[in-house]
Amino acid sequence: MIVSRRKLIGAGTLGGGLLLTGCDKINADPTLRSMLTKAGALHENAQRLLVSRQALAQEFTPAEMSPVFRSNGNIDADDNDEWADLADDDFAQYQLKVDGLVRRPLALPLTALRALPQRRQITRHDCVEGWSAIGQWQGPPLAAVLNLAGLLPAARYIIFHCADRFDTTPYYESIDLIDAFHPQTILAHMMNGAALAIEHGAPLRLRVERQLGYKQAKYIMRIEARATLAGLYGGGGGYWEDAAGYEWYAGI
Ligand SMILES: Nc1nc2c(c(=O)[nH]1)N[C@H]1C(S)=C(S)[C@@H](COP(=O)(O)O)O[C@H]1N2
Ligand SMILES: [Mo]
Repeated sequence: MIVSRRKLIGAGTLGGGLLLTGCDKINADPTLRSMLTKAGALHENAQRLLVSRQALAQEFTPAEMSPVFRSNGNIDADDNDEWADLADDDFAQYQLKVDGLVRRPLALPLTALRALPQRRQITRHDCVEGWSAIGQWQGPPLAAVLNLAGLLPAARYIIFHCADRFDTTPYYESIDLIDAFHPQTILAHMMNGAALAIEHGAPLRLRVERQLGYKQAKYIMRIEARATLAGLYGGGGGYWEDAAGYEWYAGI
């Protein structure tokens, strides 16, 4: 018969349960063991969730780009006089406002956004309504803009205020800081090698590639850092979240 050294020490030399090692104590106590197993599983799941949130979305080759990329939702923001005036002048006077919980509120013209480091990516857009299209997007990482503004410690959400509305309700969207600092989260001013077209959200739209189409805010006028989504429109964190109960986290 094989007797382990540990058993010999525990049982043989001094005999008492008092001298069981830490591991033996855990093994001997079923409640403690099950608690630790559960804590371990919880930690593992949390870890897996985080790792998957940080994973990159698939990128495609130019040959895989969709010949037609349809537009959806609002296809202009003509109801908004400020946006309409800017559009008349090809957005030469446009300035992206960045404010809320930031150290340095900003007003960035397109020339400043173009002068930042750029990321270009060919990704697939998936709309909840059941269509997809592959397109190429270019713009500065949202992280670069947020770092220019300097988030204050209380900031937890980034809100995108859009120029367009449905009836009288403005379109808006929001993401958390995991998505905001994801390397593929960009403020696109170009699509398929040209300036972003009006129907796709000119002059600036969000690409947050791990989420569904309705999170890809078009016609962005202002970016706001907030501690909570409560008190903002319906509190759901986005136009469709408020209007139709769409999920706030629309992961794909
Ligand atoms: N400002 C604004 N952003 C928006 C929408 C909108 O109506 N207004 N529609 C959303 C939806 S449901 C989709 S599928 C995509 C469509 O983007 P596209 O028009 O470039 O295809 O934009 C999203 N972002
Ligand atoms: Mo959509």
